Amino acid sequence: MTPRSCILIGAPVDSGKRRQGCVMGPDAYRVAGLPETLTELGYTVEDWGNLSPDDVAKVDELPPHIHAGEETIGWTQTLISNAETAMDKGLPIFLGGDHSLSLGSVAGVANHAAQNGRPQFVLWLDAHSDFHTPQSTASGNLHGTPLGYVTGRDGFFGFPEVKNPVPLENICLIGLRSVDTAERDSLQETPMRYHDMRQIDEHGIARPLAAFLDHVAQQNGALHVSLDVDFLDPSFAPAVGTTVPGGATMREAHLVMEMISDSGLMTSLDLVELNPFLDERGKTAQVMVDLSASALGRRVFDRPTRAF
Ligand code: 5AB
Ligand code: MN
Ligand code: MN
Ligand code: MN
Repeated sequence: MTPRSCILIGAPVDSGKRRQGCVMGPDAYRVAGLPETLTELGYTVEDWGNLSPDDVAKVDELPPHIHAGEETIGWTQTLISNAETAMDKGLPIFLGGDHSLSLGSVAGVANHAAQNGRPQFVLWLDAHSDFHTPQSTASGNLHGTPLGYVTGRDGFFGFPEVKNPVPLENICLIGLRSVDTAERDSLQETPMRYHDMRQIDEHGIARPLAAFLDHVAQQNGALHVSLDVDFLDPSFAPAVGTTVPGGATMREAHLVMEMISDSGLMTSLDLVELNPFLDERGKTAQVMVDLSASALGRRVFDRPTRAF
């Protein structure tokens, strides 16, 4: 069951790639009214402010092209422990920050699920598959590696040990339209559920999502949702460094969130990759707040409207 209390955890992580600006993300969500929106929906809201990364000494084993590895290790450490603590108090919403914050958020919530004897599931809403390791990434940008880390892939030298790797079959990716060759080859060998935009164009977004949510419900799973701004089409969500045309429409994105809310399964949420420096009058921050509201129960009508 989705808890009735939300914990806002600011994670102004900007170390996962070279282009800066995600550091302003958590405050943009606050300015766009996320706390008030959740309160209006009937949640108790606690804001833990913005975290900072632990200090980490140089790690010589990481490949030299990795950008700001130690800083991301520091973030991963602090986020794992904050995620574990927050899960006891309600539904954590991780306000990013770039997607490297999910190395910590997902590893932390998975530890909590394991302590409670529940399987952890992850819904990854993203143009990219983020399944690299520090060795396979060509860019050296760790925001492309969180799914590699939390599933227990090798090569994350200096990072905390992943105590409870998320089983590959518990992960569903929706929105893919930019996948590197190395990632694609490893992805195709895994039992992960992945749905690219071509598939969504042909069959709609509801069907694969409904199948995944049913599966999570049957297993009494905890569900972490990771929403990357670039899941959305850049025409209405331009504030992201890695825009890829042909993303989810406004309505597809809201439908995903509404179905998540109906399922009552979501136990934690990441809002990542918002770069307010690239926004147009705050419209992307606002879209992300509205999508969060849909995921947490905002509706036009109480009951689904009847077909006519
Ligand atoms: B994001 C790319 N695959 O590894 C790489 O925005 C892009 O968190 C990663 O999904 C995009 O650098 C990471 C080319
Ligand atoms: Mn607990
Ligand atoms: Mn991503
Ligand atoms: Mn992405």
